[in-house]
This record gives sequence, C-alpha cells and structure tokens, in this order.
Amino acid sequence: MQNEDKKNAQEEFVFPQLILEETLYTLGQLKNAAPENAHIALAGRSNVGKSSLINALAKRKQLAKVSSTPGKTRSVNLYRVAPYNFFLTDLPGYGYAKRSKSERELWANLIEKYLVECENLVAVAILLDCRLEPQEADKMMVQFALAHQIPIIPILTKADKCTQKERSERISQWTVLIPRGTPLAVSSHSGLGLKELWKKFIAVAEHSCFAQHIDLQQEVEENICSQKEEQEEHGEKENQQQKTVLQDSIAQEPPKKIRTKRGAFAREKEMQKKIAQEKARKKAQEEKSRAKHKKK
Ligand SMILES: Nc1nc2c(ncn2[C@@H]2O[C@H](COP(=O)(O)OP(=O)(O)OP(=O)(O)O)[C@@H](O)[C@H]2O)c(=O)[nH]1
Ligand SMILES: [Mg+2]
Repeated sequence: MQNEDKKNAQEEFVFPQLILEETLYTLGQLKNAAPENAHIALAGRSNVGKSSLINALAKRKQLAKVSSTPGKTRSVNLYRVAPYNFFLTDLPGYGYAKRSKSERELWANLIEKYLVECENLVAVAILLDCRLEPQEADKMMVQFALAHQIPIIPILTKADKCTQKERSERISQWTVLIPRGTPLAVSSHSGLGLKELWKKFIAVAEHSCFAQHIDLQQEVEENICSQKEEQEEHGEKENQQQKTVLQDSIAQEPPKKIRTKRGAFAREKEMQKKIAQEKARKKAQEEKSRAKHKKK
C-alpha cells in the first residue's frame, strides 16, 4: 500500500489485517524470525486476554486460540500486520502456577529470550487485568522491560467487566508504576479502545527505526526514538536497585546478564553518527568550493 492509501485508511480507520506468519516453539527457532520488520509483543499473565486481543484486533473469532483455562498459548506467534508491515507477537502467559516446572521454564525462557534478543522489538504491550490490583508478576514484567530498555505500552484488559471508577483507579495505580505510560483500557468483547490501540501500535511501529518507508534523516531530526533514550536513562538508574528478571518470578532461575545496549538502539545511534558525518562532509565540501570561488 502506498503512503497516500495508508493516509486514507488512517482517516476512516480501517482495521488492519493480521496474518499468522510464524509459530515458534523453541529458542532456536526465534533466531531468524522476521528480521526486517518492527515487532510489538503482547505480554501478560496467563488468561489476561492476549490471544483474545489478537482476535479482536483482527476482527476474527479463531485466529488465535483462546481459552478460559490459563496456559492456552504455548508458543511465540508472529502475526504480520497488513498493510503496515510490522509484527504483533502473541506470547505465552506468565505466572500460571499450575503448570509443570519444566513447562514454566520453557515458556519463561521463550518469553525472556524473545524480549531480550529480538533486535527489532520496538515495544512490549503489557496486558494488565483491569479488575485486579497490580500483581507482583506484572510489576516484575514492568521492571524487566525497564531494565532492558524496552518501551512499554500498558493495556488494561477486560474493561467491560469494570466500572468507570475501577478503571480510573487502575489507570492511576499503573501510571505511578510505569513511567510515561498511561494505560489504555480495552475490551476484546465490547470493542472498547481497540481503534485507539491500533493507532498507538501503528504509530509506534511507523516511528521506529524499522519502518519500511523510513526517511532516516527526518526521523533522526524529529528524534523519534526519544522514548527509548528516556527509558534507557531510567533503566540504568533502576538497574542498580532492580536487577529483576522475569525468570525470577516464574522459574526461580538465577538472573541472566542484563544487556546495557539493545542492538537496535545501538544501530540507530550508528546511523545517526553516519548522517552527522555525511552532513559534516557536505558542509566542508561546500565551504571548500565557496573558498575556491572567492579566490577566482
Ligand atoms: N469479559 C471479557 N473477557 C475476556 C476479554 N478478553 C479475554 N477474555 C476472556 O479471558 C479468557 C482468557 O483469554 P485468552 O485470550 O485466552 O488469554 P491469554 O492471555 O491469551 O491466555 P494464555 O494464552 O493462557 O496466556 C477467555 O475466557 C476470554 O474469553 C475481555 O475483553 N472481556
Ligand atoms: Mg493466549
């Protein structure tokens, strides 16, 4: 789709399409998954409504498997968003105690590995149950994302089950816990907030370093990745106090080494440097030719 068509689609707001592109069960499979596109992951406790949200966003009933029994999604599922050409990733849930230890370990590994090593990950949408007070596992997920400088899109699910008062209360609670992140209340059942959520996802993906039509110079000048920078700053401070990894809460394994620079961010910096160098080179060339002119 051309830029003009995208603009028209945004104006009327046509829901994008979701196409299941890959289902990954092992850590090895994660390696080469969709390397060229931006990814936004949906993370959250089992049963919070991640897969239901995928279905609701796609306006489909059975695209992703949904169940009232926690632990339904056991793989990393990559959905291509058309026509925008980025990925939404449905992850297994965390925090479900009734599964075997080995199963929990595998899921925790998959989630952690995906979140830490997917260099194209531009944000993690953390789904939080609107009906519940902030849960320990969710707080740990937030800390995990902050510690790894992954921008967070907080989402309150099952908003149809909450009163307006409960929603506002939950929003205030999470706003304190997530810097720069006022949660968006959505309901996969009533459709509340879905349009806004799509717009948010599209904006995040399109303003990322992985957008397909990117005009790098303009992007750099507008400093689109400033959220990442701010979170990095915040993450570094937080790192000292909260070297929390997701696995601590799920599989009780010792924390892994935290990467201080995400590959994508480092690449962005590298590009900025190259553009600055190119600018300086052009300026020097212009000055040289001006000087030559004067001599003549
Ligand atoms: N009322 C209400 N129920 C919802 C909503 N979203 C999901 N549910 C219900 O919550 C249950 C769990 O939904 P899933 O989408 O399977 O949850 P999940 O987060 O993918 O769960 P795992 O795959 O186990 O991690 C199902 O019974 C859904 O019908 C919502 O917006 N409103
Ligand atoms: Mg699921």
